[in-house]
Amino acid sequence: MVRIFSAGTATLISLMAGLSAPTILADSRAVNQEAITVRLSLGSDINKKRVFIPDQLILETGKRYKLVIDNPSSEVHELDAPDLVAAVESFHVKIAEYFSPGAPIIAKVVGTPAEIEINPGGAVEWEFVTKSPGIFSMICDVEDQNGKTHTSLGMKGAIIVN
Ligand SMILES: [Cu+2]
Repeated sequence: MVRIFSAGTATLISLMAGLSAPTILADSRAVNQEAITVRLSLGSDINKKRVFIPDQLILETGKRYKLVIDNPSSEVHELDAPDLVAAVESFHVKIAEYFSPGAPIIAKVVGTPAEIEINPGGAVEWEFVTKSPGIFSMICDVEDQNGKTHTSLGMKGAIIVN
């Protein structure tokens, strides 16, 4: 595992140390498409909810997406979706200084993220092409002060690729 820290947002991205499975190249037409922007928020400060907003994302196979992920809450959250990671071709993860259209990008990590952990106020953009349909779970395994994972407290959802 390679861990990369960025000074600005203290956003942390864990990367797989090289791809273990052979990469199936996505359709070159999809690779060259303009990315479709999709939003995902990790957590909410409304009642301190441990949730993904939305808790279901619906994508299509063979399209290029820019998944803009932010953390509007006051605690750390992560997007852990290993089956989705394995089922897409990832290009890069860009780390923004804060969540806002046009916010400065302070780092770009090329390749495949294993999980994406975002500190309060941080944001990232993850670009990938979907290669095959499926229903992929997303969870947050950050633990609360009692050692319970956010997943067990309800922070889970699905990314559906049709
Ligand atoms: Cu969480």
